Amino acid sequence: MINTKLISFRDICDPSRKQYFGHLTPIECGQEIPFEVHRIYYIYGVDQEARRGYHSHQDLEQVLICLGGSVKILIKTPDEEQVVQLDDPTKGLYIGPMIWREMFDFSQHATLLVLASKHYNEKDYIRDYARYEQEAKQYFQKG
Ligand code: T46
Repeated sequence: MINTKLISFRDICDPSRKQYFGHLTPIECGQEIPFEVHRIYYIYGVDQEARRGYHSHQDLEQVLICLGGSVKILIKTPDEEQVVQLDDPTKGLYIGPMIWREMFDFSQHATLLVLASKHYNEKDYIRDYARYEQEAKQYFQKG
């Protein structure tokens, strides 16, 4: 979908020792992450019935990684929508500007890590869907 993509990270593990040695996944800016990371946050302890998000960003780029458990992400523009299930710590969902997102169906103990291209700025959020639809139509027409 436009302004979004699934990114794969490396999974370093020694199959002969897998049972007790586990996995290591490195992530480097400029390699797997297509922007400089200026902020990191994580979301956890969410009830299964809860639904978060309901907004878009005007300028922010982010990569969402579910480190444990699973969560579904609805990504949406005025023209298309898709639900992506994140349940693998070697996969990240890149979400660029002007994509509406909602996070739902958090499993017990789900932990969603987010790498963001900018510091927190409430002015960058569009939390009203009618405003989002209007501005996104203009944004994607120009693009
Ligand atoms: C997004 C999705 C995936 C801060 O003070 N600093 C921060 O860095 C963030 C992210 C949030 N906050 C405050 C703002 C609100 O008072 O934390 C409160 C909860 O934020 P919000 O309702 O925006 O949370 P979500 O889960 O709906 O959305 C978050 C991010 O805000 C958003 O950028 O893309 O996760």
